[in-house]
Amino acid sequence: MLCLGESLNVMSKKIGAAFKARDPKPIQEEALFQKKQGMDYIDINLGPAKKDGPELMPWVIQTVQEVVDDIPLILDTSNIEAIEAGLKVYKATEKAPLINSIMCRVERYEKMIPLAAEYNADFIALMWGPEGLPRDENERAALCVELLYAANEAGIENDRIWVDGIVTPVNIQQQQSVSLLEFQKMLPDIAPGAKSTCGLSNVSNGPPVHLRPILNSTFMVMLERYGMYSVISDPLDEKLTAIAKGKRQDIVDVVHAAMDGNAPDISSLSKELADYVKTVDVILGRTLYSDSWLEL
Ligand code: THG
Repeated sequence: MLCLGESLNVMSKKIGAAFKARDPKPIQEEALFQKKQGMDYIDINLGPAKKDGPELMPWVIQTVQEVVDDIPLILDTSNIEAIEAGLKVYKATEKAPLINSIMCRVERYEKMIPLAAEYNADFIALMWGPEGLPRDENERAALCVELLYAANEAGIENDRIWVDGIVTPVNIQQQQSVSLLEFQKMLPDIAPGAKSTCGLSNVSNGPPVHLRPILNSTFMVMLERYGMYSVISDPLDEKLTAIAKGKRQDIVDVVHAAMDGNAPDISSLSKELADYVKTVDVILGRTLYSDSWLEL
């Protein structure tokens, strides 16, 4: 599982201020930290960046690449001009840069697919359609087929496309987490050879902070079982990265068993592994979500 670091992010107080002041130091420290934590890509998240995106994106890319030039970067903003300005200055890495993202909206993808083609960038295909978030896995699939068809027509093969079915908070709409799992299962048939990714931390956006890591890790293992190729994740969460990198087979095994309804009795498990079993039940909607699900 590839890990794409999420924390070079305008929403972080420190990084947001550094973007605004064009202060390289916190940005370069964050990039070096993400490298040390084993991130495979660094996501540069400017948010909408409506005003100064086209100046800010190239500046951040150059600032990062001064200290880290061997990790590919992700250009994360809804400002199309900012993406293009960033691609113009991008210093080639072994793996192509990644545009984050192209939505399934004609007026957006008509402009952005040619950009990806011109600059040889991979792109994240975001399953966000004309009516917003898809309601279920079938709507996700319909959006996916439309967008990948348009990209293929422009000469972009599926292996350059990272499909993002969209992760939503489990405490609000449990059913959506199941829908994403179902969509991942369908993906090899509807988009053969495509990669996949997701904003993993969205699943725990809302629940108490101390409970976020177990939700994130459990959902990651579940998604990986159905082929998820990468996650946009928190570089501070070392346990999550260890699981992603294959160092916690015990956790993977117990999550798989719980998904199949074959988990060992909770009382026979360590507290750590029992918590994973309980969390699978919450994500699959077998237990109604409440902030106290681990105490049940
Ligand atoms: N899909 C794609 N791109 C994405 C997302 C996605 N980019 C943005 C986002 N979702 C993924 N990135 C983040 C970044 C931060 C957090 C969650 C997802 C986050 N931050 C903490 C918080 O809000 O509490 C801390 C913020 C801080 O540093 O202060 O949770 O879904 N393609």
